[in-house]
Parts: sequence; C-alpha cells; structure tokens
Amino acid sequence: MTATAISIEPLTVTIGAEVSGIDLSDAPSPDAAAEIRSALLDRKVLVFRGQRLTPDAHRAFAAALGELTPAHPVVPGLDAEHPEIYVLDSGDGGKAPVWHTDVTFMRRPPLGSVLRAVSLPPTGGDTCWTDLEAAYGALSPQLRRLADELDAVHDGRKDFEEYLHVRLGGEGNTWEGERVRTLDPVVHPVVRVHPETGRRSLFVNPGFTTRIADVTDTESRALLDVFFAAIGRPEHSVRHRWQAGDLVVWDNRSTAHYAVDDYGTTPRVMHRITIRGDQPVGPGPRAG
Ligand SMILES: O=C(O)CCC(=O)C(=O)O
Ligand SMILES: [Fe+2]
Repeated sequence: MTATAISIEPLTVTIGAEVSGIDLSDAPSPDAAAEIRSALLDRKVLVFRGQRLTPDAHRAFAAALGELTPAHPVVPGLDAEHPEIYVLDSGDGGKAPVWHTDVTFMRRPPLGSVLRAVSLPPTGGDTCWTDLEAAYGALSPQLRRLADELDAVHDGRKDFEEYLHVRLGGEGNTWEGERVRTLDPVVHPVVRVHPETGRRSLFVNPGFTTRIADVTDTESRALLDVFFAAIGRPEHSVRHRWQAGDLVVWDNRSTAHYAVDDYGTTPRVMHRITIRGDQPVGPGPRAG
C-alpha cells in the first residue's frame, strides 16, 4: 500500500474519528479506500468535514467502500438516477430519535451507512453514535454468557408498515434482490460476532428489537430492559454537531445511533447510502 495524505484523529477513547487529508469529490484510490475501511473497523464512526458532495459524488464514495443496497427495503430512493439514496426529511417522518442500528428488521442489515448533510437547522439536529462492543463489554461476565446464547426478534412494522401499505399500496422497494411486500419480523443473535474483526457486540436496539426469542414475555421484557440500559452510555458514545458539507460513515455491525430531535419544525434533510452487509452471526452453536 502506498502512503496517502489521510489523517485519522480519534474523537473519543472508544468510538469515532475525524478523517482529513482527502477530498471526496473524487472517488478515493484503492489505497485510500482500504485505509478508510480499516479506520472504520478500528473507530466505527468516521467524520469527514467540509466535503460538500453532490449526490453522484456521495454515491461514488460509498461505492468505493462496498457494494451498495437500494435506498431502503421499503422507501424508494431519491429519484430514478439515484435509487441508492435514502432521503431523511424531518418534514416527512425522517426523524430517528431512538437508539437504533439501520435496517436490523431485515435478514441482512447493511454493513455500514454513509450519511450526508443536505440541509441543516441553524442549531440542533446533532447525531449520536454508540459503541455496541463497549455495551457488550459493560455487561457482567455471567450476563455476557447468557446473552451469547440468546436470539432476538427485530420488527420494522412500527416504523414502516403504514408507509408500505398506505403510501406505497403494498409494493415496497427491493432488498437482496426481492420486492418487499411484507415486513415479517426476523431473528438475529443478541450477540453479534463482527465478521471482519471477530469482536462481539450487543446487537439489539430499542428501535427495532421487540422481543427476546424463546423466553416468556416477562423474561423478554426484563432482559431487554437490561440490554437497552447498557446501550447509549455517554462514555461509549460520540456526538456530532453537523456543519454544511459534513459526511459521516459508520459501521452498522457494531454501533447504534440516535438523531437528536431538538430543532422543532425547522427543516432538516439528510441523504443516506447503505453498504450491503451479511447476515449476523452469533458466538457459537446454540444449546438444544
Ligand atoms: O438524521 C440523522 O442524523 C440520522 C438518521 C438515521 O437514523 C440514519 O441516517 O440512519
Ligand atoms: Fe439510522
């Protein structure tokens, strides 16, 4: 690998880095893309400031990091030329003030997301990311052992069922090559082993995880309370105050995020592109 001019400055001890020394209006060289991918594994969230990208340049950068998905399993893309761009418009339901990991209600959630600020409120509208490996590590060893053996149900219907049926007449977008017409809940391991680093994270989130599988309702509620309480601690999180031109990339396999809804009815528009991921895998064979 040849030297690049990229510099990577950590933002907190566990999560986040600011990346400078690269202009993303040109698609990155293979060396630069490899350096960014490796920094993403290490820091989980990468902030690029002052980039001011067009939708085409946004897509070209995301495509240098991996294979792109359609905009969203349900919601169509920005326009016919940009089917990969998911628009989050605060005036049209595009707010996400809850800790969540993107699209965990599908069998193959994205590997990562690339988010670009398009129109920002004068103040507010920060985004927070939290480290799910740190959340796993904060559980007691006994609870980690229990979590290692559990599965959880992820369900996108609360957020997207009405959109699918009322706005789209039951014809969603495509995901993994198939037209989405129903949002059947999926099951993922509670503890996800990162396919590239081998590290474990607590892969449940209050946005989409509705139940722990194969336990009673009471047990499920109590376990989710414990797991959700471990997610989003300030000590494990990084908060980004957006400026025009900013772009943030995150590893969707080991983080959750929260879009702070503190800007009232002021318009805020973001564009997101997701990179195709694999089916989450747990730590080992299940008993029984
Ligand atoms: O609007 C934001 O800051 C983040 C929204 C979100 O959840 C996402 O882009 O996946
Ligand atoms: Fe999100």
